[in-house]
Amino acid sequence: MAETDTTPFYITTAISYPNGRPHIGHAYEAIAADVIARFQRLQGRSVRFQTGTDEHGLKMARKAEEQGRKPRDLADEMSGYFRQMCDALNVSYDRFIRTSEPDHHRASQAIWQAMEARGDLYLDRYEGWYSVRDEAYYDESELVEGEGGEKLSPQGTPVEWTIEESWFFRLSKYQQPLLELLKTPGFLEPASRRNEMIAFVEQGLRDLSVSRTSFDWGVKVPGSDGHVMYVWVDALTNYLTGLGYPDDTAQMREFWPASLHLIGKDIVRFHTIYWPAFLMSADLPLPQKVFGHGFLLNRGQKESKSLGNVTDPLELAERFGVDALRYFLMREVAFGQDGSYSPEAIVLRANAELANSFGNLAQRTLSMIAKNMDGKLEAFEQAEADTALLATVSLACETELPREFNALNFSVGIEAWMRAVYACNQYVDEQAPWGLKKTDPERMKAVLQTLFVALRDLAIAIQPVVPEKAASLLDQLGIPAGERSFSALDDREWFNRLVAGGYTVAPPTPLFPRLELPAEEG
Ligand code: ME8
Repeated sequence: MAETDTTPFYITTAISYPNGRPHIGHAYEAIAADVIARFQRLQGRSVRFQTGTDEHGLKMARKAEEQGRKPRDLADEMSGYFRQMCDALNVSYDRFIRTSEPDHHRASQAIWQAMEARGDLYLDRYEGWYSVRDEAYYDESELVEGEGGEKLSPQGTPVEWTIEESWFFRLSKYQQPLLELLKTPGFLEPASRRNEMIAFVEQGLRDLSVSRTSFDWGVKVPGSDGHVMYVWVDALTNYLTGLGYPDDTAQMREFWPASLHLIGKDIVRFHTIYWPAFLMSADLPLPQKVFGHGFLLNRGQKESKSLGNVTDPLELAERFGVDALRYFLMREVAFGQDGSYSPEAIVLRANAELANSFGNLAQRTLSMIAKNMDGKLEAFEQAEADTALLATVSLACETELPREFNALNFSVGIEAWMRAVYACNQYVDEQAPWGLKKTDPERMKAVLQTLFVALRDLAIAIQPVVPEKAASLLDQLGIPAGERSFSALDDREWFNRLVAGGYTVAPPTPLFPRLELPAEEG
């Protein structure tokens, strides 16, 4: 097993625009970040995990205006849905930040003042294109033509010509250090996103407009009446706010720089160019890694209100189960690439792997132990087939899954775990313990207990992905709460302790019900 890394781990998601309710992409990112946070905790690291909502800016102000309400009122309502979504999906955040909170205004003003003190801010006039949907400035050369000949951003969103007095940040000054940073192995992943960012920097960076005067829903620029910060300046600063910046807090010392900013591929520019430049200017250490995950598509299509295919992630969770949804998303999509989902695909995957393979294995094993052994465990001699099976399971749980999860290759890690589940099911079929009850009861006990041992390792390893179901199985196996980390996989005495303690296996409660599709969708 790899040496244990105990360095603190700070992971963040993007903070979402609460201009509407959360969609499946938001759920995907929150779940992926949660899997990473739980995995690192189980590896013994001190983890801090932050998510939240990005509440300022023109997009929020306009949406509120459309609805005839105050931006704060819209943010309060919608932010509540994002938090509810995280709670319902078992997302184990330490802080759910809202950028309208007072400590965030203070942190944003502090980083502003640090950039100003560095001589990196100056007042000028901005004239150029702005996309409210992306909250982004674009150069004329980046624009594309829409179907009706109108100008669109490279993301396909409308742009408007904007002229106003604005503070500028000397982004151009950071071109060289940014290029070096982008070329640093591991900083931006997947590596396929690197070239685009390098090309963007190499073509020359223009100074960035960082304040707005045409609306006031934002963080006030210190000492500059009428200016609010460009929403991305304050949004990115949320990662520092949550640790107590600008104060010299214990959390700042332990968790900054962030270990991983997990974001979607559409906002890589903000996180790997603007954000590091702000941090360099404020003389703060740079995040260790930015990972731009892919987009989740509904049957291959982008969800949109006009197509009427927007899915409420909580409905999916209610219908299929939180853990089945989590499992599907991490298993189905190669992390970093785009992926597609549909109710059928969720049902197929969950039934084949969770209900019929893993769940069924647990169900068969525990009910046979309860019935044929009165639930009593006892010391047993391993035959060759038992040792071989347990070696396969250990390899998957102790080595392969952790190696792949450390590299953020979730689907590959889960696949290795699933192979071990299949090996267990094959072993049950070959050993046919039900037939041994009369002919060789000792052998039956060894077989069932080998499976019991395998189940415990499998349950420990899959906890980050299906936390509730794995915990339920570990409870049924009698594994104490303090013995469920990856390092416990190394412990060869746990079974003897259970035997010595006289643990009795009760008839199991099913873990994963078989899912059914309503006829019209099947
Ligand atoms: O971009 N599939 O907020 P946001 C997967 N406030 N991920 C998706 C997705 C999809 N279909 N659609 C969006 C913002 N995302 C800013 C972030 S961070 C300082 C500020 C991802 O609500 C998207 O890539 O538009 C982003 O990482 C996150 O969801 C929030 O998107």
